[in-house]
Amino acid sequence: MENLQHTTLGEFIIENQKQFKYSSGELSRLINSIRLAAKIVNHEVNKAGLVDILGEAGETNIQGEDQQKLDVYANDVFKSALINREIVCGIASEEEDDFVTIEGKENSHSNKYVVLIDPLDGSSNIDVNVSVGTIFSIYRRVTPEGTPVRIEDFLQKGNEQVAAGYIVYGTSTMLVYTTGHGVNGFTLNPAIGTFYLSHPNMEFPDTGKIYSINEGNYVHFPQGVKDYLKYCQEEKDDRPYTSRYIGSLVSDFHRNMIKGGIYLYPTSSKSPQGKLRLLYECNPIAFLAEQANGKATDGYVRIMDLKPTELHQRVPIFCGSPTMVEKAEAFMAKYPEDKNY
Ligand code: P6P
Repeated sequence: MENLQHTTLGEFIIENQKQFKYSSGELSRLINSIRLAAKIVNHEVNKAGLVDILGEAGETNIQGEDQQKLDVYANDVFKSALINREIVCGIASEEEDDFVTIEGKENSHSNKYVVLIDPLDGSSNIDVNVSVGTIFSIYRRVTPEGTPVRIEDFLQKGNEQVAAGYIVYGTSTMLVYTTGHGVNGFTLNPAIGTFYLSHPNMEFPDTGKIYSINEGNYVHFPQGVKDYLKYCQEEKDDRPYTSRYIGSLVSDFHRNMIKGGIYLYPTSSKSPQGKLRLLYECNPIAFLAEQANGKATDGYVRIMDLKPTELHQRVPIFCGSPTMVEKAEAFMAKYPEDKNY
């Protein structure tokens, strides 16, 4: 018997589509195409553990089918779902060198939205059965409708996003998204393929005791980050904090949003621009963070104020509970010369 007490994702979209400042039906079709793709990818991710039966990527599986790398597979699934719903005029993806112009569908150049996606973030964790995620960012095109999409449609500041979210394929599969009116989380009941509103109005606690960073890079960090880490670790006031970092941005971000915490991927001598991608990782995460009482900066400047210059550009990111991000920024401010990425 389906749980009739809880709102489904489909019902939630209909109940809230008047908040979407553009055509109500368009948001529904966008989120519904992502919902469908999430279920398909979830099924494949969950059986990835059978890889020695199913065949490594690049080999053929027991059905004699070519086994795709899961991130390539996820990319294909999300692209197909978005293209088939005839709602986007272009797609950018971590798995695609350049943006994809939707051709072949009638009037695809008249579609109003572009989607930027990291189809399977943290995919190296699949082989060790650790959670992974999909991250998406949605904009209205800025070039004339009816013409082929252009790079300007993708290089928009994070402030211009109309929706953003992630799917976390964890102990349960959740879809978490915002259209600028708060953040809501939906948990998949895999038995019936329905997402239920399980986490309404998600918000970061103002502060927390969890910091998420790859401390193995300590010697390569800017001095401000080193000072902040020592602050987190000293015996004083509410510290030392707890270090929690699983190598999957979506999972670390999701846990910190629920419990309170900060995620940092700073610049380093090894990654002078940082590692995470502005357009399809940092901007959507920043939109979610700010909609959930949190903050997201590059250590100095708000992520969503950064003007993108390249499709796959990397930026540093400090995101999470607002007082924790502000404390980290205070340490960074002592070294303005480090803002040189
Ligand atoms: P490192 C995964 O590759 C990812 O993009 C994020 O999900 C994760 O937080 C980070 O990179 C891990 O990077 O350099 O610490 O292994």
